[in-house]
Amino acid sequence: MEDIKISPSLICMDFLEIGKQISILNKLADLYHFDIIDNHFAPSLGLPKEYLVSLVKVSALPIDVHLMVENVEEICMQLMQFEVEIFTLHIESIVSNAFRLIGKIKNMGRKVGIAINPITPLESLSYIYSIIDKVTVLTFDPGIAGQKLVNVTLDKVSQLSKLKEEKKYMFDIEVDGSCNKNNFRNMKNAGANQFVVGTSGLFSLDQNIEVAWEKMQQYMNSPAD
Ligand code: S6P
Ligand code: MG
Repeated sequence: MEDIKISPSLICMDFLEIGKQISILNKLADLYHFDIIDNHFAPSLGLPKEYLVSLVKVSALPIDVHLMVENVEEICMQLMQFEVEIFTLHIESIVSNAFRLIGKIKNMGRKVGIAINPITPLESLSYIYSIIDKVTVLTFDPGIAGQKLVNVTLDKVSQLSKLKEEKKYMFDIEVDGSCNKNNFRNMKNAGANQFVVGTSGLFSLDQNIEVAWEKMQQYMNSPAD
């Protein structure tokens, strides 16, 4: 579909159907969204890093690891042994080492995305726009799937989109959280070009993931009301 990218959030998969779902999503998705959570930065535990080993054996899609952790640098370095294409770090957890860590990851040949919580102002990203590959706007507080969208986060997406155009920045604008039939159109109109689809936007639409994908495409392609 046009120039948008769809990134299924693997933590929302049906875990009894992982192999089957991955083999189908490999043909449909643009990349995979892989949540790692430490139960400190956000109140939950994410996917185990060992799962990355299994995933790369059966998929050639780029993997985007969304790190909702406090000790970001340490976890990133542990994950360098895996074929992670892009590390998405929270601005809230890298305030004391942002430039060092972004530089370090890039020097190791990986891309860097920066995620921002609903409460954090966009200004905190001002100095790094030119050196990052993606901004991920969290549309609700991180850690728990299936929450309600915080509306003001769409203003952030619009501001980012304007800024990107004005200054000719290269980063992708991603939305994570509640990307579904109710919110997709507004997210896209605000300027997002990459969509993390989880429980509400993909996996709960049908038990058969191929059918679920078709249903997702239908709401994504349906004209505005
Ligand atoms: C949230 C996490 C996300 C979710 C996904 C949930 O902490 O970063 O990646 O897994 O966005 O989607 P949904 O449809 O349940 O809101
Ligand atoms: Mg995520």
